[in-house]
Amino acid sequence: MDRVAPKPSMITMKKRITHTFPALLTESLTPLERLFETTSMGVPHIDVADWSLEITGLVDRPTTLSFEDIKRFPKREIETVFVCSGNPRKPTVAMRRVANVKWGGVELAGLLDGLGIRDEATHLWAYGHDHGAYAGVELNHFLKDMPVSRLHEGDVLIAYELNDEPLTRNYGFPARLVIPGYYGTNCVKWLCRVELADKRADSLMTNKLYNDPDYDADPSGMVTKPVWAVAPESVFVSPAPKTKLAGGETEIWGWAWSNCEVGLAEVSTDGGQTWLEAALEAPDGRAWQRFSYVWVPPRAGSYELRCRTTDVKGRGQPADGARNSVYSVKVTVGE
Ligand SMILES: Nc1nc2c(c(=O)[nH]1)N[C@H]1C(S)=C(S)[C@@H](COP(=O)(O)O)O[C@H]1N2
Ligand SMILES: [Mo]
Repeated sequence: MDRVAPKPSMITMKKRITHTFPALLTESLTPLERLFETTSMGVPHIDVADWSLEITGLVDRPTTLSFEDIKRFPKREIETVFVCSGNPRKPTVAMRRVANVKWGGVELAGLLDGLGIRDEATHLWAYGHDHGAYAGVELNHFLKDMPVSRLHEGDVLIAYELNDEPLTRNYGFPARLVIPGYYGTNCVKWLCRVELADKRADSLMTNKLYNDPDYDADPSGMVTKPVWAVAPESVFVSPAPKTKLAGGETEIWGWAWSNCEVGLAEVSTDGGQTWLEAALEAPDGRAWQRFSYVWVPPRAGSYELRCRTTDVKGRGQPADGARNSVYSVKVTVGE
């Protein structure tokens, strides 16, 4: 893949992955100091005065927008769960890098309106300014793609704010793509170019890594599907792993989410043998939903607590072997 935008120097050429333990996700809106970061190749140096967003490919009127141009469009704010799909080379391992944040930016569909997207445009390619080596492969850009049809929901953003603050450097300054309900990896930071195309992008981050076997389409696992929409998942905030509970009544609670609303959250206090329906907060768009259960441990001893959710489309969580497999914590209850 060729370089398509002026090559910025890199502030760091280091991969940086930070993580917040679910037990620390006590607030409904995750404060930035508790937001995970996944930077695959390093952070590019960008001067906002020189920054621009190129819109090109299968459009009748390609254009280039400055940061000022982008800011002139109406600002849209969206609170949504934001979740990393995990290590792309270990797609069946659950990493629990998750947050719930508020993005501010402009609707991409609105920016594209009037540019004349051609009928044959099926995919939108999003290029980041960052470059470098990943998994031994030299990349000129971090590049992802998405179906053009996803734009019709009107909530795909070119975001320049995060939790009411301008995007900071590591989170994609000055602007990034945000696709609510898609895994974080698709939300390209340091965005420099959007390209309309009639096929998937050919790059390590699009059609090589980040593709799962699609067992529904083909039981042998030979057919794959891109890691786009978030799968149902839930975590406990409380109790934290290894907590020593005093006994008596205790509220066990956490967050549940999916690409759509979730309709059911359940907890198990016996390692998954029996399940109990938890109280579940009403949905609000794609924000995560709080679930809780008042537990009275029957006796002192060790317990394995598990939680699982089912979304309104009827999809649940696998017991193990998946990025969204059931979460569990071990606790002890005293006399
Ligand atoms: N340009 C660019 N965009 C990127 C990445 C990256 O390395 N470069 N990492 C992706 C991954 S894997 C995730 S999970 C999210 C993480 O966003 P955050 O670092 O703002 O939390 O950004 C995505 N967008
Ligand atoms: Mo990620």
